[in-house]
Amino acid sequence: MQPSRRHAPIHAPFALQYLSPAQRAVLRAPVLGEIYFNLTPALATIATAAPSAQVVMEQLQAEPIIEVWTSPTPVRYGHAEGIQFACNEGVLFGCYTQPLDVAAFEPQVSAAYNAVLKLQRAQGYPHLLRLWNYFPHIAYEVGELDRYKRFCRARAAALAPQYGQASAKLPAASAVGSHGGELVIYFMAATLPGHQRENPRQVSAYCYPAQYGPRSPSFARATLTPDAQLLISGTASIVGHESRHIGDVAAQLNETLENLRAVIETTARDEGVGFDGLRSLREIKIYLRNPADYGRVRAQLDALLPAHVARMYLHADICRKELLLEIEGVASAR
Ligand code: 3EB
Repeated sequence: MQPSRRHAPIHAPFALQYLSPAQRAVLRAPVLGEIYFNLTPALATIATAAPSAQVVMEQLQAEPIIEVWTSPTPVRYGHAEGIQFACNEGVLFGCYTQPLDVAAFEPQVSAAYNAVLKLQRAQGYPHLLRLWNYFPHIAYEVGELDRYKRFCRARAAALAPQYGQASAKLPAASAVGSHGGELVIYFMAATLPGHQRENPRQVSAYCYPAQYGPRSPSFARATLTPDAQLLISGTASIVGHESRHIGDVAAQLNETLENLRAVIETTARDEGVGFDGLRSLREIKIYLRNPADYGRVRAQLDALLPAHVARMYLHADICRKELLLEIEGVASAR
């Protein structure tokens, strides 16, 4: 791929905003999609055709916010393959939500991913940039395998025809346990390819050894979009492939921030983007296993991150039982 972004900045085809319900009500930009975490969409929002999803995850910060992906240009809305979608000249945003099929979870996940791939082909957005996956009881075990490992197996099987087994072309992703509700998968795909990024401190997730499940997780640590936004996957206290600092949330947070810093700084170095470490973060979601850790994690992050970094704290279930938190986000140069 050409490093053309060094010379010709491409206009951003999307922006992420964390909005209060009041701010959302007066938003004028076209909406690509919006995600409600334990919030009921206002009637005005439902009346639009924009893709949306509700995720059963409690927000822990004082003011609830809505995750809103906007477009600088008019969007076209549609519905196909069970996916609500919006697209502009650069990106396709889609939401797939369906009641969880507990008895046939893996076929359901495969069908969802096949639907995503089919929609991309039909609409002409061949490059997946970023995916989010939420479902309840992520740690629920049937036989040897918990629901997350089953999810990974089904996702890998569905993506294999397109991406192969352990592909450096896989998009960035998050897969996090909700506390009820539907299987929610939303994604952004683009007409132009992003650059997939890994973390030198971590084994690539798609190369994790078999102890973490029969099929490795199919995701990149981040995707650098053609307009130089860095879409960073869920990031946790993992070094190599092992969880670190069992039982110590403060140390897990520090390790997680080291991982985020490594992804941002190696991307800046290798891709020639003017990131400034953690100061380049714009919006982050902090998933906490234990809501009782909120005060301490917030205090630690407030001391480390500049005030301009927008934060959403969520009470979530994390895929490895020893992980107490996970952080995802978007970084960009000023
Ligand atoms: C990890 O690094 C933590 O399966 O899509 C983070 C981001 C995690 C995405 C996924 C899993 C996923 O392995 C867990």
